[in-house]
Amino acid sequence: MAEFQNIFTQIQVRGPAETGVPLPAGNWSRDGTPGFSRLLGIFGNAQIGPIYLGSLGLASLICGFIAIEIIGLNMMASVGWDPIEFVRQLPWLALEPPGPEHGLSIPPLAEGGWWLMAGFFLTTSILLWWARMYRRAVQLGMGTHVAWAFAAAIWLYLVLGFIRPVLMGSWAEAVPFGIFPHLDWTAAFSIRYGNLFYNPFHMLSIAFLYGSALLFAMHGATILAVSRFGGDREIEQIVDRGTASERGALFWRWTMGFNASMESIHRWAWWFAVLCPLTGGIGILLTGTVVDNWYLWGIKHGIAPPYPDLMPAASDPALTAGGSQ
Ligand code: 07D
Ligand code: 07D
Repeated sequence: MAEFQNIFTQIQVRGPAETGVPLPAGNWSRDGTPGFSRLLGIFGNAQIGPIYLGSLGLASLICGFIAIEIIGLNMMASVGWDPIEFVRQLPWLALEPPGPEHGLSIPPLAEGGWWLMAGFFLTTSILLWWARMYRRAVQLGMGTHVAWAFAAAIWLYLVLGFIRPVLMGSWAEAVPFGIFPHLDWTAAFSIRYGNLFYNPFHMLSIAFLYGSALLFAMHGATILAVSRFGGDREIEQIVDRGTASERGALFWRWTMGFNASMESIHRWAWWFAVLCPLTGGIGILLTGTVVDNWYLWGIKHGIAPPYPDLMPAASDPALTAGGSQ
């Protein structure tokens, strides 16, 4: 008899290809004949495809392709169109936003215009992908939780590259495209605004980042630990009371004094993950607009110590007696 098996067994259950529930009128058809991969079956579901592309998916991919193309060709131009150098230097290459002299105007292509255009297409692509996720969920009769979680990440992305630069009146405030260049921007941003560690929303974002990792580890470990009792069939376990779910819950009540339920653990995970970029976006939005220096802000609010006065106060030599007046 076929019994449910987990990753620790050698058996892989494989049924006939699953095409999924029928979709309402007006939807595209699903593309591709489903195939199977034993290797993928070890990591997840062995079935590959069919894929639903749809008009939003197609439009998103086209915009994403244009954005990557603009970024890639600009990077290619920056190494004199040499493909070897392009590959060698890729992590260091950048497409930078316009300089501060351009404010929020549309600059010439070579002075940030390409950056603006790539940003426009990347943003359109991301927003279209969001709409696709929302629509696919609705068409499947699901909740829209995934789309709203993605929206939290898009919020941080929009704050970094659009909302805050607009409030600051300059595209130069935005993040460059590039692997290491965007890290340099991140470090420079922190220094320019007096050390982001003293930004309480950066603190919150970090707490939710670390919290997400911890919760994910606890949840993943608990489910694996009870998978020998069928605990990995989480959904059934939510509705049927059974030993796996109850053992997992008991374990945490015994070791921690409190336990989540099979349903609430996923709400914990959702909120922790969502609050990471949500609080982060608030922190970035406040930086330079409301607070100019987080270290001085920290001193003012008693969370950062002032540096000790090691040197006597300096006075302007031009104003001392004998100085040229
Ligand atoms: C694992 C899901 C898959 C996603 C992946 C990323 C691209 C970019 C572009 C070649 C967890 C795909 C990458 C599409 C290719 C070109 C031009 C998600 C998973 C595998 N960062 N960041 C990375 C982005 C910002 C920071 C890596 C994007 C902010 C630090 C990757 C954005 C700040 C470090 C990357 C973005 C910031 C990274 C791995 C957008 C503050 C690292 C990402 C659109 C939040 C790490 C070399 C990863 C690294 C890293 C992508 C924004 C800081 C290239 C797309 C401006 C400190 N970032 N990042 O696994 O190794 O994410 O950098 O907002 O140390 Mg970043
Ligand atoms: C970037 C959301 C946008 C991504 C989207 C996805 C594609 C397609 C393609 C899959 C990540 C786009 C998708 C393009 C993908 C394929 C094929 C989410 C993103 C829409 N920090 N810091 C954070 C820590 C310092 C700085 C957050 C730690 C220093 C700045 C996080 C430390 C300085 C910013 C965090 C530390 C500094 C941040 C990011 C330690 C640098 C931000 C949360 C231990 C010297 C960002 C409020 C997130 C933020 C941010 C962690 C140190 C600078 C919690 C652990 C002091 C400028 N930092 N940081 O979810 O929100 O990002 O700050 O030192 O902007 Mg920090």
